[in-house]
Amino acid sequence: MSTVLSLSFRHLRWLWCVLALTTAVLLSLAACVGGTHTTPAGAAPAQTVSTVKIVEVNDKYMFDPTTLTIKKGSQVLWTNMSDASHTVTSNTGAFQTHGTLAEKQTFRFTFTTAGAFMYHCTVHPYMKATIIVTS
Ligand SMILES: [Cu+2]
Repeated sequence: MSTVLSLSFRHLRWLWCVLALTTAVLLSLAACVGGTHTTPAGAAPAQTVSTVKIVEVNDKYMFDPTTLTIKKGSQVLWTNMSDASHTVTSNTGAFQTHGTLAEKQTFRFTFTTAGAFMYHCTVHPYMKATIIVTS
């Protein structure tokens, strides 16, 4: 009788182990859906996101706003609202798009150090703008 009890107990422990492992694997898979790592809801404080639009004004393209001031730790989201392709390229190599942004495409970068970050578009070198990050 005791042998039967201890066997089923071991069986339950084994089953629990398998369930725990399966759950852990499923959770880590869920966190990486679409190839981007996301933080489970509620685990991290909400991040401030500021937007810069790439627009066309009088046949010229520009970053709007040209100068954006944000707090350290904030994210900037660039959206190409024009029908031409552009890049968002840091003058110092701090950040840059992978290739060009086509119409409606976006680029995000989180600024973790204070300072003035000048950037431009390599397709249209006259397109210049600055992100000012305050501590
Ligand atoms: Cu451009």
